[in-house]
Amino acid sequence: MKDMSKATLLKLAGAAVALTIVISLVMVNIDWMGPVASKEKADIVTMLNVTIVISSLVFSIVMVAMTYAIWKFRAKPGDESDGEPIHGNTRLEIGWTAIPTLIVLFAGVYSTIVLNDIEAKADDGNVMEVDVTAQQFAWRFDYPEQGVTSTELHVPSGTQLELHLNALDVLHSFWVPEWGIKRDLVPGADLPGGDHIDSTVRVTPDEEGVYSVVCTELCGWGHATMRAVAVVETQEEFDAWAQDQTEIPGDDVVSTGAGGGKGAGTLDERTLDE
Ligand SMILES: [Cu+2]
Repeated sequence: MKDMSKATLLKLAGAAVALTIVISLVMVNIDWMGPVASKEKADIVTMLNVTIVISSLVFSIVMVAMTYAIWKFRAKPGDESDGEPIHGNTRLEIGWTAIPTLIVLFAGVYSTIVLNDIEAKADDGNVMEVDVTAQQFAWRFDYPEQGVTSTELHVPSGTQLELHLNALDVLHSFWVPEWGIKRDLVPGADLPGGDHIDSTVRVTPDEEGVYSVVCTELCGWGHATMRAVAVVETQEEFDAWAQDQTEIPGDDVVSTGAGGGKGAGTLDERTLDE
């Protein structure tokens, strides 16, 4: 097998780049992630698009090289001889080890930067805490600053939420698709002996509207129905709403679910259809 000429190599590289551009244009223009309604989600969508372009490049190089090899080195009709015995190619092997390593390192560093950005506390200190409690198959939202509780998640637009997530029975997962973030709620997240599973997530909804909190961890028969309303509104609307809500009941009414186990604890005195 003769070495490939420079001109052929350039042509193949050109074909790979052209294919990358075509695939990227199609894939990036598909709205995979749906509407963007939080500060964090924009960064996540950008990262997805960068990943799509890198993946398209790798895919295109493999496809072009494979198509060329199949076409160029195919057996002529009637050729029953064995293929040429070839030994490794050190330069090629170093290349196909180093380049993927660089790509993976880049993706790792970039993801870390984005994750740190979206998990950072808001610079302006405009932060509101909400304690989110999940149980089969309902959500409860406590507002420690306002001292109220609700089965709907209301938040003022543009305020960073610091959601403290807790589950009373089994694993659940908090997701508002338009906000982009998703995090598990772990029963017994504050473990005896000081062990702690990170159960805080930050998100800054910045588009007013009505959304759904969706449980995305298969948590039992009622999993598919485990949704709550999320309302992003103006600060004034939020304040007025908070005034009308029930006070957070004392510890004697709400079980903390300590000890865990299926069915531990009750939500509170209200029924779910209220
Ligand atoms: Cu659930």
